[in-house]
Amino acid sequence: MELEDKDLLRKQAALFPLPKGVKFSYGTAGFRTDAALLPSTVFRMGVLAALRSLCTKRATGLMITASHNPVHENGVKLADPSGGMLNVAWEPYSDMLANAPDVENFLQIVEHIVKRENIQSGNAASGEVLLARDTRPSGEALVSAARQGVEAVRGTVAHDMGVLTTPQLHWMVRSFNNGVPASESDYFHQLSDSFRMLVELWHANTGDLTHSEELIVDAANGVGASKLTRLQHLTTSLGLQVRNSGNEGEGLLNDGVGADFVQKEKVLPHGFQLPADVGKRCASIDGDADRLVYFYIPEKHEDGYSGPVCTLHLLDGDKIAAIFGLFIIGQLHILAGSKSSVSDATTAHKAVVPGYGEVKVAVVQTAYANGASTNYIKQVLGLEVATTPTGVKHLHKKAEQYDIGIYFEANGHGTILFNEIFSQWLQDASVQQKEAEHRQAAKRLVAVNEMVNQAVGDALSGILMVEVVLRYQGWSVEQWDSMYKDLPSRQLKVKVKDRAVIITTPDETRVASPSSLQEAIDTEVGKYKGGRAFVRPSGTEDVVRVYAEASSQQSADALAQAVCVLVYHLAGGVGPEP
Ligand code: 16G
Ligand code: MG
Repeated sequence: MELEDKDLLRKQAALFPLPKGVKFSYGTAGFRTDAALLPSTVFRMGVLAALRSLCTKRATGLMITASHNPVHENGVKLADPSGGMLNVAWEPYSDMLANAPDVENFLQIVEHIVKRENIQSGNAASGEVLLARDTRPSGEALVSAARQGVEAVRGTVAHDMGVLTTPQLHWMVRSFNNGVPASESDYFHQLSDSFRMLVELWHANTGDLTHSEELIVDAANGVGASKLTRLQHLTTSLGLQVRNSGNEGEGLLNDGVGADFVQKEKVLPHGFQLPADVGKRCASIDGDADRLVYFYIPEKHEDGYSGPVCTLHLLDGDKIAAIFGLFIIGQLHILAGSKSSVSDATTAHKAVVPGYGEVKVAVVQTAYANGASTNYIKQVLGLEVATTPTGVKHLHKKAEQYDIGIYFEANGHGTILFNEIFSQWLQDASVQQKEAEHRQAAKRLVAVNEMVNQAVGDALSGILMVEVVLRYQGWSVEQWDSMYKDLPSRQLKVKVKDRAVIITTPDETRVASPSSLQEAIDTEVGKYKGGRAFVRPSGTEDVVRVYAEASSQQSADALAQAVCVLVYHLAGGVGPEP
């Protein structure tokens, strides 16, 4: 690095001293903590995003959000030039930079990165970083810190894209680098145009419009609310009512609302009531709109269990993956020349499409996927199921290995990826196929590819896709729910002194160390019919997560509780015994 470059960085970095006594960790998907502690980290991530842009000679992205965490927290995530998460090989740089104790140390790390990645900086260089934030009050000041970080690296500029959802920013980075229109209004038009196209093509397929009452969305009092409203204006046939918009009097961001709350607690979010909302099709998104789950309040509870559970029926990421899989395989079935239609697509097991060959399709899940979903996807849809560790970066990478990769975490992060060769083939097939029915199926898949965010899971495009498939199927939310019945499950968390003492196997289903903990979990699981349980250190919170499944809700609750006690005793629990 030239002297001038260093002087500029030194001067700017001095404005953002490291707070005392804090250790920052990039975690699964970026830094998250109390907003007041973050300016130095965000400045430094601005520097890193700029270096990554200079290194790849393409734009990168920096998002200020703490997703589903409380409003006083904030965070920063980086988007790679592909629009995906930051390349994992660069994650260690984030931790090193964020924790550099003083300016000189910080400069040394920057120099190390510049040298190791062979980065050309200075006047001749040109890097670009797109910045955005969610609705948190601390966001504006943090975007300013990020901008100063980006522009402290000579030769890079920051573009402030304003208040966006996380997936919108990822989409913009991807589009920008692909040289296609990349503004927010381009995003909305791309989504709404392809939604409209899919609705038109549905008429072409089946005739009658039998759908349907409106969808009610709990927007977590976050950024998704205004974005959904905008989408609604462009797609009038999408009947939508937004609740928990974050307006005056509507409550706090992520406080008793949103996808994380609904999925983990399985209770109604604020703003939804009995009996007014019984039977309605509802969805929850999270604070930065990259998670989506659906739910409804059933007329009555069939299982008679009166614990804190079952006040709602949850259709989580697994069930979203299942309905997406059903649609995709249905269209491929048509393309493969079978006479069957979408509704009996479940007989399709392998899609061999004339002119292309076998289309490789898979659903990618994590250990959190409900066992019933995995069985359904494999046995009824006949699709391959691949498994990865928790975290979008892992699922996304795996899904890219297929012609069509549908990936979802149970918590609602997910999307459908189309590989380039196959999407080009689909484009051609949508005009060149001889049979009108085949052209239409290809057109539908082209429209799905356009509509469903290819950069990262996106609650907005996810909603559009679910709504499309429900219309195609002519299904109510209950009918969708009845694709399969979830095995009862329970998720809990335990506080321990140091969660890093728990090391899991790569698939996260077993504890490699301390081995006594796994042995004790095995013994406990053995006591429950259909029991399954695993623990893993959270990548976003200072806790150990516990997951249990069993044949009844009481058993799942009891198993989860028993495993919590084991973690507490064998992995250094703190505070009162769970
Ligand atoms: C983050 C991840 C999500 C993962 C979750 C696990 C992204 C964009 N988000 O929210 O994929 O499921 O962390 O959290 O990668 P945990 O480690 O606290 O359970
Ligand atoms: Mg989120």
